[in-house]
Amino acid sequence: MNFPRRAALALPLALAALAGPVAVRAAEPVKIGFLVKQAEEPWFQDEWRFAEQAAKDKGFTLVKIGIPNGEKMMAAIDNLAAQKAVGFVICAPDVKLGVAVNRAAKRHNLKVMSVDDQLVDGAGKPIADIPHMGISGYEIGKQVGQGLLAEMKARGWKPEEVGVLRVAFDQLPTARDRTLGAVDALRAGGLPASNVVDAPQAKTDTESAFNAANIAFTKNAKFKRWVAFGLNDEAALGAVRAAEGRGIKQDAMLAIGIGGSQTALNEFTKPTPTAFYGTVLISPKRHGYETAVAVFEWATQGKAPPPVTLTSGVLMTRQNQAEIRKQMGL
Ligand code: FCA
Repeated sequence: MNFPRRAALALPLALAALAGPVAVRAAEPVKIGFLVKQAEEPWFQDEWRFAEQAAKDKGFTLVKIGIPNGEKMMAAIDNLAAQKAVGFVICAPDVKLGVAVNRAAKRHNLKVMSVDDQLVDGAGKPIADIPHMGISGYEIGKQVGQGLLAEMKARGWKPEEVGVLRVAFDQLPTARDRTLGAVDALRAGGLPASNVVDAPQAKTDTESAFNAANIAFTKNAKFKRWVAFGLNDEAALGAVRAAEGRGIKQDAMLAIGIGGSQTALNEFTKPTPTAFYGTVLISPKRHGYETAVAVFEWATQGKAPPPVTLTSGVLMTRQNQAEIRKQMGL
């Protein structure tokens, strides 16, 4: 009499125990991390915004973490694993951390894809099994140089009289590609190689570019007119602010950035034009949305992203900004 009663109680309990974890698992949304090196930079905020859009559209949860250094980066990856995330997109604070990222991802069984800055191994070679989406750095740099040339010509500036300020961050391959593309385009347009002045910045923000440009201007006072560029809008803007501080204004200076996020838009909406002439607008929408979806589909459907995807850009100035942003779906 006792036995069947106990069994009758035990059976539903056993079933519940079996069903429990499954039911819980089904209700928990899939988590994807999105780790960026400079969370305060408008470009990365835009990327996050579009990744959030992807999460909403596809029904996963996005975990956004700023990773300003290697230590925070490693902690963030461990944290994602502890939260049972299935993968992450990353723009690392230093591309040489590639091997560490790959190892941590494998250890935790997380899918990983890089965005913007391609991760490299100890020898500086891109890590082949981490899919990447970035910009076509050299081509976009050439667009910067060509944009500067066109406006120089429109103003009747003589190439030999113009200083070329390259705000440089050569330890980052995409930064080097971008700025060398600009230099090559300017040289092809007749600017002497000896007019190129390198201004190495310590970090990729406006303040570091400002400091680097200041030193370069001091050392090269012989130039009365300048064109300037760097890896992003912040670099170009730092050069513009440093020039202003020395009385080199919009009529004697031209800078073109890369990005097209709020940093550039703020300049364009100022009542008086500054020397920040334009920017090559790139796509935070593609970089944020598509990478997040790619990692989601890779982790949940086994569909691996293409090894490398490079996106293009378009020159945007104060004049055509509204139209161009609309065309790019921003
Ligand atoms: C790099 C730069 C960012 C942005 C991005 C596309 O990560 O540091 O400013 O230009 O590439």
